[in-house]
Amino acid sequence: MSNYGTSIDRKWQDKWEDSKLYKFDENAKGEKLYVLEMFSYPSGAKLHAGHWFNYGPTDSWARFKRMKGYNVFQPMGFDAFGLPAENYAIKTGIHPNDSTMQNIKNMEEQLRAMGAMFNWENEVVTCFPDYYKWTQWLFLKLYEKGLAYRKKAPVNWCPSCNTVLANEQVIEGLCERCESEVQKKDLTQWFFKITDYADELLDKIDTLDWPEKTKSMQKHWIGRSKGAEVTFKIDNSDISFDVFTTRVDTLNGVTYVVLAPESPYVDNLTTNEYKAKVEEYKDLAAKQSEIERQSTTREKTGVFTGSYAINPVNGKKVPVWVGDYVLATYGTGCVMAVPAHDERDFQFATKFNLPIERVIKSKNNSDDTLPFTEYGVLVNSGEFDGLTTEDAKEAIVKSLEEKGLGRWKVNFRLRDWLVSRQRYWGAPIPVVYCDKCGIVPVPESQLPVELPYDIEFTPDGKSPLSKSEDFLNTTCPKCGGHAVRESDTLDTFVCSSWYYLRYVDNKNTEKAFDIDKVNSLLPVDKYVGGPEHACMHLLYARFITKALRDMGYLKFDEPFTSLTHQGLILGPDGLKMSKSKGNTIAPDDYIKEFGADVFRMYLMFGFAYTEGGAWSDDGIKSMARFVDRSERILQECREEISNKENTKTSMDKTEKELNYARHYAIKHVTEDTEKLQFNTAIARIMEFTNSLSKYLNDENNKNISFLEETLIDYIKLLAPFAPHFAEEQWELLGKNFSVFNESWPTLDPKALIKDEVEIAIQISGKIRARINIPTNLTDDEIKEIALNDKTIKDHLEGKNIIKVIVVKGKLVNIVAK
Ligand code: ANZ
Ligand code: ZN
Repeated sequence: MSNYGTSIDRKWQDKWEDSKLYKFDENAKGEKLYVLEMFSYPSGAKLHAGHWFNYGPTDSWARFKRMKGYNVFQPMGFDAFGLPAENYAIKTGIHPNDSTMQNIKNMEEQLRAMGAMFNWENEVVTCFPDYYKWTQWLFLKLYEKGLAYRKKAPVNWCPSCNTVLANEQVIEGLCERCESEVQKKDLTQWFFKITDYADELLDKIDTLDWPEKTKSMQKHWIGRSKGAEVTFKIDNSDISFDVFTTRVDTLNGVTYVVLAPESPYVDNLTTNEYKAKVEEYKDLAAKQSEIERQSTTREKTGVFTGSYAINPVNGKKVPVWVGDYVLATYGTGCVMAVPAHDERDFQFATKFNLPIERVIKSKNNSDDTLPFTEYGVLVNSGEFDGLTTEDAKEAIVKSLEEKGLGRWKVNFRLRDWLVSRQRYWGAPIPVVYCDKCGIVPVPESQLPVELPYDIEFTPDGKSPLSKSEDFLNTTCPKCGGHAVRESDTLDTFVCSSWYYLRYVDNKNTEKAFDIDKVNSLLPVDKYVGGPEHACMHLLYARFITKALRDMGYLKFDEPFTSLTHQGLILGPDGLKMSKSKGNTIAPDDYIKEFGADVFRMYLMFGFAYTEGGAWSDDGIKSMARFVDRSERILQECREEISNKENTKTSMDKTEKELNYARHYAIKHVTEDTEKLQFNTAIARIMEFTNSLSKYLNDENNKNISFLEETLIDYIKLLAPFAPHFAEEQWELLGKNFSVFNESWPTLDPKALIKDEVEIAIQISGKIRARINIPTNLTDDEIKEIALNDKTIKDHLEGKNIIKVIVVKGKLVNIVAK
């Protein structure tokens, strides 16, 4: 068995496995609860503290929910295709398949050592043919519905990974994986039409119980922008083009128009005189990243094309320029420039001495510096003068519509999802190209299109699969003639866009999943993982869910109802853990020394779950001391229970105190754990431990049946956080396997009502004593007790009592002279 952890850990892990304790039974009693942690990449690095922080506390939450009566489903698997595995393979020379299999084996063993109640029988591994067969099926379904298409487009190219990247994988112009500068390349690629769902992806986001920041990142990424399209005709030509603007009210202030260097209009509109300059400029622009091009501080560049366009509202002729601050991929790739009211247009116009014409005044006539970018009232706009920005937009669009030269238009920042990868380690795209029939999808009956093992996978910019004649050459499923297979593989985010569906029915050989099973177990009730996937995995999964819903497979709209991001565990130096800095924490070593429970409990107690923080060896040691102490106290409790001299059955002061501590813990551990506030939950258990110890050390006789009941609750409260330890203690107490079949302790609110309060006794406003009194006394009785207190009597000697004031539950003030 496992080499990890202590013998107690292994004893219970084996027992859980042998007894199939956590096996999910859809017919078991209790409301279903699908708890999901983001599955990991089986790359060379083993599970690190960050994985533990994702999986350990979430498992504690799942265990807590199980004890609360839920029928919990918590599967685990591996996101096994993709660049990390392939890059690791390239580095070590070991075949991606072999290294991935080995890594999965190691990581599975580590995950078992964690002692989480994963439903291993539902495991999915995305690089297994029985999984990617259905990833390919998903591609075919999308293709059937027109949601997968092929087109030539300028794409993000990482020169170091030698593959294209999705927009989401380009972070500030750099490759998300290797941080090389991303270039633009024109390639024919497969796309998924996520933009068809842009509106719904945006509108439904507010229905989700997700972190606000993640929701707003996704909203911004989708970037809905309401504006208008305006048609500009070219002077002395049949050519016309549209611009997209959010400020159609400024149309009279247009003094030039700008085309993106990549715009197809550039070549047609450039006159011979300007050809050379424009060509030179286009080459220059191709080398700039989008981030640079959009920067407001960078000096603007551009060239004139020699052509003029006609403003559709006032017939004025304005010059057509090319400028790289206009992006080909947004709107129409053409912009109407209003330098008086737009920052970038203002810089451009100033640099190239183009006219600046003000057409908006502030409502109170106060601000006269340009550019004036706010809303206001129109001036120098002919028939539209005096209208507010809001009204002018309406009026101008209406007038443009009448002329057929404009219309309302909603634009999105979101682009279609580019899914082709020129890499080996991914699911082959199930398509063939036939000379006669063109693009032919591989029929479902011929899936999977298997990824061949013997392939030269070192990247050189060509798809590795394109170098295998065996793989490439095939027959056309339609006409039986010769056909060539698509040699690109699917973005690994396609694999992870639907894995939460496959878990539910992972052994199905007929279908991707059984519709009824999926619809009864989904959506995922709690999803926990890192925030770095906000605009990738989390967006793609939402899209795929909606697409499958519209095909009739799913009856829900959103895959993940509730989402939590765990924080980041940093190195002891407070920096992000990295091998090069030598500040990584290897869980395995600690687990061998302290056991899985101490490791997990330290993570949960040492950090706010959504925040994380710097690792501390002292912290884990002090958690180890706590668990040792708890073990000693439990042992003493058991000895006390077997002590024949204990015959007490009453609930005296000491019992009441412990009972208070017990129910106080039940109340707060329950409330805090529910909210994934594990650190405070564990703090309450520690307080409970102190009270237990205090009770034990009390000289009084012990109430044994009460003590035993209290112990039962104590072990149950600890169980989600220290599962192995709790099972062991449960057994030692003589209870039946398993504590995880027990129900969560119930709160007795009466135990939290204190029947004594502490009050202060003052003499002429000065506190002289504090005493405990029963809560149910009358004012006169309280007065009596106060005046008879020994200290008070001493203070009052030789004085006359003038008045005694009782403030219920707080104090007695004696006025004396
Ligand atoms: C004229 C105008 C006047 C504009 C004004 C703004 C202020 P969002 O909100 O992001 O949708 N624009 C349009 N297409 C562009 C492209 N491909 N590359 C760069 N800029 C582009 O921004 C829409 C505004 O960004 C549009 O409205 C356009 O400039 C510019 F006082 O049109 B505006
Ligand atoms: Zn054919």
